[in-house]
Amino acid sequence: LNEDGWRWLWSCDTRTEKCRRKSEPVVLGKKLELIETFQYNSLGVCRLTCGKSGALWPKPKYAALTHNILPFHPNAIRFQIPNVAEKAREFLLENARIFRNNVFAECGSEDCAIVGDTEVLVFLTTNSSSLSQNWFTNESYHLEVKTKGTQLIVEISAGTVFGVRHGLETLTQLIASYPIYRKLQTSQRGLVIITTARIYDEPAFSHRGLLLDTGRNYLPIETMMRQIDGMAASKLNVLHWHATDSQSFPLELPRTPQMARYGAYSSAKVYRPNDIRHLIRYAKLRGIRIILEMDAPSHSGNGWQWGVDAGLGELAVCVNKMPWRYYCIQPPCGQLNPVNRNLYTVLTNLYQDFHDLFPESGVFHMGGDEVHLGCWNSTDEIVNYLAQYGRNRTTEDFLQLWSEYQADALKSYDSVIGHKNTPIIVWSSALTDPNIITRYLPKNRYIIQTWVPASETLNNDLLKLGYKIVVSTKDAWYLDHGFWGVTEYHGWRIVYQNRLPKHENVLGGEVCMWGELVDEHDIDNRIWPRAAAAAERLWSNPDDGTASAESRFYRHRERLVTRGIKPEALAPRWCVQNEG
Ligand code: CP6
Repeated sequence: LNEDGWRWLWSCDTRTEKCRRKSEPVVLGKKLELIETFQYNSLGVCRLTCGKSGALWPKPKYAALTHNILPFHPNAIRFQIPNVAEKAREFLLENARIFRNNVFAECGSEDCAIVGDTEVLVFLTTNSSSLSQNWFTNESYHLEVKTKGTQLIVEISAGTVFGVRHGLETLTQLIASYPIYRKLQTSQRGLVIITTARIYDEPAFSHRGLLLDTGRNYLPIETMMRQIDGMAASKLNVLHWHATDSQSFPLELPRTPQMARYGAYSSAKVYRPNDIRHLIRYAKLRGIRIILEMDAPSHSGNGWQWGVDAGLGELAVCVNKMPWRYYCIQPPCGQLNPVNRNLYTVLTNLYQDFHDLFPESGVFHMGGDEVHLGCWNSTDEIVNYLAQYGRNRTTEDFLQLWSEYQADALKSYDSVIGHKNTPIIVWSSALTDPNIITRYLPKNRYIIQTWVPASETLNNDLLKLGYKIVVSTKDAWYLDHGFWGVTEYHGWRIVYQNRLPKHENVLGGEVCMWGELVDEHDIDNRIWPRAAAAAERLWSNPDDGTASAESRFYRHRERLVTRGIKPEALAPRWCVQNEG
C-alpha cells in the first residue's frame, strides 16, 4: 500500500504482461512530476500502473486494500440479506441482480471462464427501510472483504439501501477480468477479486448531479437510461431533467395534452407517463433522484400556442419573433405572458401533472434563467397592462413584473401540493442578484443554482445572505462548451479541478449537458467520462489534483465502456494499459 493506503503502484511489462510491485511509490511520485508536459498523459503514470482492480472511482473517503487477488466466477456469488422490510429487500435484491450483470459484463461478450473454486458470500445489511431520496439521505457505507478458507466474505453495511448500493458499486471496482491462458484456444476472460479490503465511504456533497436537456433535442428513453447507468457507476445521485425549452415540449401530460401536441417534435418524440414512471424507478434503483425542471417564464415557446386556439389568449409571447436577438437568447424565442391570468390556471394543471408523475420528488426546478426584458417590452398586451396600472417600463419595473410572475407561479404550485414547504430551485439570474434577491426570493424557500464563472463573487454573496446553492460553474461544468465556437472545450482535468466553495449551504453541484448540439448519437461521449470527473469532486472532493487521479480515471473510463456507454478516449491505448 502506498501513502494513500490503496492506490496501485506497479511496474508493468507490456510485452510479457507481467507486473511487478514497485517498492518505493513516493520516489515514483516525484519522478512522475518531472514529465508533466505530455498532453495525453501529462504525468507519465500510464507505464507504471496496472490499475485494473482496485482503481476506485470516485475515490472513497477511506480505503485500505491488499494487492492479493483470487479468481472466481460470478455464479459463485451468493447474497445474504438479513432482516429488512419488504420494499427495502426488493430494492436490494434488484441491486444484487444489477451487480451480477455488471460483473458478468467485465468478461466481455462471452461467458466468464470458470477459474478457481472460490465462493463469494456477500452480506447486505441496513437498519433503515427508508427509500426516500433527498439531501439528507444517508449514503455512507462500510465495505469489508476478507477470506475464510475457500470462501470470500464481503460485508456491506450502510445507513440506507442507497448506501448499500454504493457499496456494491465499489465492490465491482475490486473486480477485474483478465485473459485466461493463451494456450487454451479461447478468448474467454476470467475474473479476479481483491481478497482483503476495508472501506468506509460517504459523500462530501449530497447533491451530485447531471443535467440532461430534452427540450432542444429529444433523447430516447434508452439514451437517458444509459446516462443513468454512467451516473450510477460514478455515484452521481441527481438527474436534473431540463425537460422543456422554447424549441420543444416533449412531456405528454394527462391534464394538458395540448402541450405535447403543439410542442413535441413528433408524436414519437414524447415522454409518456409510463416512460416517465419507468425512468424514475430505473434511476431510483441506481441511487438517483430525478429532479424535473420546466424552465419558465423564459425558455418557453413551442407548446404554449394552443392557448390562442382554445380561447385562453397568448400563454407565451414572442414565439418565433424576428429578429430573435431582440427578444430572446436563442431562437425560436418565447416567454410566458405574466399578465394573462389564464396562464396560472394552465400552470396549476401542469404542476398537478408533475406532482402526479413525480410524487416523491420533494423538489421542483422552476428554471427562471435568461429572461429577456425586450420581449415583454415589445408586447402590446404587457405594455398596456403596465400602463393601465400606472407603471413604467424601466428594467426595475420589468424585474418587478417577473417577480410577480414567480410569486403567482409559486402560489399555483403550493395550491397543488397543499403546503408551502417544497424547496424550489431556480437558476441564477438578474432576479438573484445579491442586491435584490431578498426582495423577491425568500431564502427558506429558494435554492439557487449558479452557473457563473468561478471567478465571480456570486456564490459567496448568496451564501452570506443565507441561501443554499447548487454550483454549475459554466467555465468548467458546462459540457456543451467548445461546440459553440465561442467558448473552449474543457477536458476532464478542468472539470476535475473545479472546486466548490466550502460552506454548509453548498448542497453540491451539477455538470450540465445542454442539448442544442447533442442527441442520442453523440451524447455519451460529450458527457462521459467528464461527468465522472465531477463525480469524484462531489463525492470525496480529494485535495489532490489530476496527478493522483489519472490512472484511476483511465480505468474508470474503461469501466464505462464495459457498461455499454460510449465515452470519449482519454489517451492512447498505450497509456491505459488495460489490454491483454
Ligand atoms: N439553456 C437554458 C441554455 C443555457 C441556459 N439555460 C446556457 C446558457 C449559456 C451557456 C450555455 C447554456 N442553453 N435553458 C443557462 C442556464 Cl454558455
